[in-house]
Amino acid sequence: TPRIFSGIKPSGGLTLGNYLGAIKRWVEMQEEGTQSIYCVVDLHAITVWQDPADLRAATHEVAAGMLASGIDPARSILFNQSQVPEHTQLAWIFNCVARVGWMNRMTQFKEKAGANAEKVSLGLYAYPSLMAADILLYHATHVPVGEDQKQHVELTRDIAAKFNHDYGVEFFPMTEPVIEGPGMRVMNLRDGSKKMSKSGESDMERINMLDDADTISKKFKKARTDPAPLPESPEGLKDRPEAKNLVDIYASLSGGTQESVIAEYAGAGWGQFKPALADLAVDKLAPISDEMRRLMADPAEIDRLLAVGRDRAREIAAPVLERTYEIVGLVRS
Ligand code: AQP
Repeated sequence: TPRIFSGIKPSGGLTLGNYLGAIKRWVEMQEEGTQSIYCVVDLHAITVWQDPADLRAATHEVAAGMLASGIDPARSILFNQSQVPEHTQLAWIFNCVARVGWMNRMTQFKEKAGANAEKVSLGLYAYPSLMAADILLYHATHVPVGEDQKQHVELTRDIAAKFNHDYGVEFFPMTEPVIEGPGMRVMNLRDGSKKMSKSGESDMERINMLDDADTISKKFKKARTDPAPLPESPEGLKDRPEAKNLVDIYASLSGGTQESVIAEYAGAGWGQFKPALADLAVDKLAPISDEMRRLMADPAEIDRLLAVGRDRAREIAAPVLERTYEIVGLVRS
């Protein structure tokens, strides 16, 4: 049976990108009955500096966002990574399996480190090894990821294959990346060539799940666009990244397609489309953000739910780690 693992870094507040690109789809998969493990990957977040109070708050916010969107802690496993020590324990084994040359090829590291590769944390460099542990600890068969994470899932397969080969076992499965459709990538509102990010420098670039109605309207109103009106057909969105992004967001929020949005708004100006998009976004997000606020008012309740998830996660993870240690020859007494 397929088993899914996926995570979100609590490196800031949740964005519309996290919701449309990840959480919304996860809820659908849960409804389809897929066995799913969702993790607030706090140990990945600290690969770059996080203020401790902000990290704690973001962990609660991300968990609240998943719960408010419909992740059901009774059907899916929802927990934060640092509460299941097997993740870092398996990551160490994988640090000893993975090769330095493999890590050097990771484009996300190169992008994140930039010209500063000597100054970033060792954790940022080893990140894909921890990610492989996150996935393989549960023998996950499928990982829903954005295009940018595909290389890390391929590395996970390389680690699994090398481990199995070196120790002469068939223990870790070959995990398949499930790449989301193109409409699922939400772009930065001020620059359509960059993705919408939690940690982008300006708040105007993104819609936060906790933004109020006025803020959402203001951000869409100020969103960058070219001066031309909406095209008469989806082909007219080609080479218009900002226009395409707003149409895609509308389509995703309304459960429609580029075609259906264009059919309704062909030839409309931004003065007409942007307020309609803002209204739709407020309509769809308000119930989620209201529920997030309600949950976040009681962090002890979120912690209680995370503890339930932690215990269920460890039931799967502990025996897999134990077996791994045995295969490697680490003495257990
Ligand atoms: N803009 C986006 N469009 C579609 N999907 C997105 N995701 C993130 N941004 C977008 C998806 O959300 C899940 C969790 O991502 P993450 O928080 O673990 O890492 P990230 O992709 O690095 O997210 P951010 O917001 O850009 O964080 P920072 O700024 O800290 O690096 C993933 O499934 C991701 O694809």
